[in-house]
Amino acid sequence: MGRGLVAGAAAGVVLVAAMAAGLLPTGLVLAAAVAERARMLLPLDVVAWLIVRLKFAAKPLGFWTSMVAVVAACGGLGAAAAVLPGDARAAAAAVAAGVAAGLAVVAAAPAHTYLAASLGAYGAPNAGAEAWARIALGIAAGAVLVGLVYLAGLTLLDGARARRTLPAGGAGGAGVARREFLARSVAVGAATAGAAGVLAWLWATAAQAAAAVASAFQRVRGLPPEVTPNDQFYVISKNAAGLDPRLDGRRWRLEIAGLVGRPVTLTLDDIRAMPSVARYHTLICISNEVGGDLIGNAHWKGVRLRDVIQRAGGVNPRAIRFAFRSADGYTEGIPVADAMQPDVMLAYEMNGVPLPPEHGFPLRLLIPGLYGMKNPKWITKIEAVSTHFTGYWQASGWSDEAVVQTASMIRTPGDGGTVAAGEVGLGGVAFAGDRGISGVEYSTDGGRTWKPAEVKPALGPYTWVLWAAVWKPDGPGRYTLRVRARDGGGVVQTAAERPTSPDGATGHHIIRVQVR
Ligand SMILES: Nc1nc2c(c(=O)[nH]1)N[C@H]1C(S)=C(S)[C@@H](COP(=O)(O)O)O[C@H]1N2
Ligand SMILES: [Mo]
Repeated sequence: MGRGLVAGAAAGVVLVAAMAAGLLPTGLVLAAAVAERARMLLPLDVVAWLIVRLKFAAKPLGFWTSMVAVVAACGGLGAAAAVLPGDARAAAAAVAAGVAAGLAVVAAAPAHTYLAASLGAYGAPNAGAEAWARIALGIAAGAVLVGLVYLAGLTLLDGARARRTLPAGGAGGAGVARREFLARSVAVGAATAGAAGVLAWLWATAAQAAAAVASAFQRVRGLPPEVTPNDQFYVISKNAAGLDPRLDGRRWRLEIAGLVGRPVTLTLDDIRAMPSVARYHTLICISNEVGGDLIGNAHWKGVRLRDVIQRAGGVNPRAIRFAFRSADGYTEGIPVADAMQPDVMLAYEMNGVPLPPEHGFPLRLLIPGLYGMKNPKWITKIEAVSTHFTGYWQASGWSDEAVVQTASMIRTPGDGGTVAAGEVGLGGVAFAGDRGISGVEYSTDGGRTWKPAEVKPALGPYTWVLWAAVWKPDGPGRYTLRVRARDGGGVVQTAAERPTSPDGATGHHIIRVQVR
């Protein structure tokens, strides 16, 4: 039993390594699916709490915890297989059970939502037959790999023991081990052939299904642009109308002060001369109501905040936060550990032009995963401090963490609209900050049943996604439509309705339509 545990765990380690290295056909999707299934065992409140506490660390931590669980499960399976009569039969049974369990996971995924969406990572949303084949092949290859490594491990351990117990006739023990290994390999081969048959059948069925559907994105009208033009991008500031700062880029200075190596003052030219970074990034205001439109996605260019801090000789270990000060008196406090993440950007361009005045010219912060208020505009000073410095909105009780809640919106049809019977195009956006979106579902019966929508692959790790679906109403009448998203970890958007204050609104976006 001990040797089974060791050999099984070793097989688990090899499996995880193969997935991480992308050697299995569906490596990462498979790993993500395992992580997601594991996370679903936790109550939603616990997950939400963890996400807020761990922030950047939540995703990798969740992922690797699941991978440790995979190793443990393989170890357990190995130990169990070793006590059954005949290691060979037991191992073959373990492999077959692994394949069956893998296929069961795929089949049990409600209408293949999350897997199809995860496959956006391969470029084609809802890739159909190819997607299913990749998943099934990945599962089978993983199971066979586990089985073979397990058997090899057992053989090695047995060979070592034989050499120890038979000091003179060690060769005989090794021969037995070799025959055993052969017998075991034949058993594994048989199990693999069986699995291959199931796969061929799956492939054929999936191919048929895929041929029947054309992408909803070609048919749904009225979706918002994936990249929001600057003049349509929402504008929020604490300042009364017309009182936003209008700064002169030549006279503007950025001061880096406080607990840094050597305080410096930089000009806009200094900053533009530094190595730049650029990416798509979505902003959402914490005051956005469920279904609201205080959300936009743009392409930004700027410099890494941490590079700018390096220009000031780095941060003193006594500092716990950066205090941001802006030309309008706005303030924000960001933990040093979060601020030093490589993807935290000081942006000076938005959609190819210098930051428009209302969006923070000449320099604003972009921090993944946090609500708009944590992204100060018109920055003039960044000070490293040893106190828990909080920002402007925290004084009135708004969240200091401000981690984006998973949100999804219906943009078409409009609430209260009338649509023609037949095929109705539905669509909108979904966003979960740095967690990403793995799937979107809609309901036309008050949330009793949900159908998967198509999801466009995100433009980047910190952007919203567009979703679309073609709905065939049963007949004329009044319908209530709702939408919900799953974040990148597979956590489903909560239906619990909470107001915007203090942590950002939650609940499903619900609209009513009349079908003629
Ligand atoms: N200096 C300054 N920065 C600010 C604010 C502000 O009032 N002053 N408002 C914040 C809020 S609440 C949001 S939602 C975002 C909005 O950014 P946008 O206007 O570019 O969409 O800016 C943030 N940065
Ligand atoms: Mo905001």
